[in-house]
Amino acid sequence: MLQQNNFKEGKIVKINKDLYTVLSEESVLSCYVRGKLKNDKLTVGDNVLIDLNSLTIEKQLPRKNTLIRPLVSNIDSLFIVVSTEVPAFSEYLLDKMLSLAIYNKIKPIIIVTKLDKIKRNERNKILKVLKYYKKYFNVYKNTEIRKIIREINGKTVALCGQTGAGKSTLLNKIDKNLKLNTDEVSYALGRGKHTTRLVELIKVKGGFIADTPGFSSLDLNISTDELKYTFPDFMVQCKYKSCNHIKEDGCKVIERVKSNKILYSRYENYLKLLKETRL
Ligand SMILES: Nc1nc2c(ncn2[C@@H]2O[C@H](COP(=O)(O)OP(=O)(O)O)[C@@H](O)[C@H]2O)c(=O)[nH]1
Ligand SMILES: [Mg+2]
Ligand SMILES: [Zn+2]
Repeated sequence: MLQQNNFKEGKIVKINKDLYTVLSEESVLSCYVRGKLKNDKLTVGDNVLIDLNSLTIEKQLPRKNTLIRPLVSNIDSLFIVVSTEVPAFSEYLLDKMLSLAIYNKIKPIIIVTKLDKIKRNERNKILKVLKYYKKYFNVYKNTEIRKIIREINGKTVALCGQTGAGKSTLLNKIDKNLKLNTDEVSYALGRGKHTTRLVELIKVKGGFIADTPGFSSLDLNISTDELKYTFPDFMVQCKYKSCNHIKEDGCKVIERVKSNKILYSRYENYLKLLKETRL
């Protein structure tokens, strides 16, 4: 008997060996992969077509991006969790994560933690720096939970930030059912640097959140000539169109750094990151 195909779109939320957990509308399906697809690398976050009769994944839909360690695709937003004290505020890590997000077509969202733990003058200094970032990015304090929740709806979100920055604490505030352990040393560390740890997407507040301890760092796989495009505050026309803003002659970016229109640390970090790029 000829069987009618009954295809439906879904999202892979978990992979355990050969078994793929796919969320399609409100149903959770356990699927296997159609043989010929096996060689294609499916990851958590992939949108797929499933055959509801055989519960097999038939087709991988086009991807927007893929992050590695942990391996996850189609991330819309990256919550960059930055602590202001222990671990200390690091503009360098912040700028690096911002570049990586933008390069991978991910909307970066800066979330600042532990402002309650620092003295007033230190806090004012950091808030002044953040005011600059606010001109180009969405910036929230970790106490602004309702605004943060609004960023999750309809999106797939990953978190990054140093161990101890307050990622698990934040997730617990976003959804009280999560009950993640805080102060837990990221177990990705204990497993050695190159082991991929399993990642799962959890449905939270109308979106998906990658349940990882967080990307503590991501490889900077940006080419030297592309790095500048990941700095939205550097979008001014220099004398030479291809200017990488290293030499003075006619460089509008350097001009803006000198007149304090561009935050000096942003430019410094840009030069540092240039050294980490590939040619
Ligand atoms: N005072 C204060 N402590 C915080 C804040 N956010 C997190 N913490 C504490 O910082 C420690 C590390 O937080 P955790 O969420 O485990 O960090 P993670 O490693 O990024 O997941 C925990 O003891 C938290 O209670 C904050 O905004 N203020
Ligand atoms: Mg944690
Ligand atoms: Zn320039």
